[in-house]
Amino acid sequence: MKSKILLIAVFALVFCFPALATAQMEPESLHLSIMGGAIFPDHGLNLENGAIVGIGLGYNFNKNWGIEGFGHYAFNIDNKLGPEVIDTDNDIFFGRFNAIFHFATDYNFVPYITAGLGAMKLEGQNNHDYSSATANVGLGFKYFFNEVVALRMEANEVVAFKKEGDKRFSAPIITAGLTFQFAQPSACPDSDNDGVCDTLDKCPGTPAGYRVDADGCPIAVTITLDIKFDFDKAVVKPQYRTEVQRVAEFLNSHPGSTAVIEGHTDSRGNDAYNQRLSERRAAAVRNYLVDQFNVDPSKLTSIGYGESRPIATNETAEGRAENRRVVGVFTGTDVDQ
Ligand SMILES: [Ca+2]
Ligand SMILES: [Ca+2]
Repeated sequence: MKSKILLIAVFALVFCFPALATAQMEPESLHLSIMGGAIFPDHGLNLENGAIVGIGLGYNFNKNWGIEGFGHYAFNIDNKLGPEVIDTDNDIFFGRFNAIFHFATDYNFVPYITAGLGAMKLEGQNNHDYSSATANVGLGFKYFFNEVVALRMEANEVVAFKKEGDKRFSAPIITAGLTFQFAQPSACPDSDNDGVCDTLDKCPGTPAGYRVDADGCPIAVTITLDIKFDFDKAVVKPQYRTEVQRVAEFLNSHPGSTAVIEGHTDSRGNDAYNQRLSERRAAAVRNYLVDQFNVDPSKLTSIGYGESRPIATNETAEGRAENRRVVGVFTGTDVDQ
């Protein structure tokens, strides 16, 4: 019981360490730990407290989750019945395989919890041998001095499955030591994490998620819109809904996207009337995007060119139908969807 109070006191203290955002857990990293401490067997097998050393090798899949194998050797443990020592210098070997979950992984001070299964073997000098499968749970912390070396402290409770008579082995273990973290070195510094080294990156500070070219600059993407209108009408016909929706989805999903929407007419009617008609057509498309698809209106400018910019002859019905149009070029930044 005394050892459990000690354990709680130690961890209450160390969990109050200040946390600094510098060295930290790395994903896809190996962790080699060398630990030493004490074992406090509960008196199921009449074992006294002793010293314990251990070495562990872990692999972190990401910043939080890892697995770890640990081997421990406890030694100089007396076996006592009352005041009488019936066996001195017992050794206990432990092997355990644990899952480990780290918290606050972007800071120096990284608390964790761990749990797993293993096996133990007690070797006494006078045939007080005992072996069993074990389970263990623990908590601890790593305090990183730099990217490689961390102070590590851990408290475990190990419980054996096998009973000897009506007794079974269990013990808190408290250890401290050093952990060495071996992370995959990044090929070069890349401050904005876009995959292009700082020395080659012509656009530093690229926001996360933007696709970039070989120079580390955001890739601009463009789509176009082309809608035809009936004579003297400024109404977007239902057949264009899918087309406008495609543009709206582009505008809503590409940061920094903008567009100028241009309205045009054929040559019938006078210039002033056609100017207003072209403006109404451009505004109709703009309003359709805003009202039907919640496009941010500040992204859209509409402008009318009247009959001044035909793309086909106004001498034929087909040519005039081509000229009664709204067109737009929509440009945005390519991002990971
Ligand atoms: Ca970069
Ligand atoms: Ca960049």
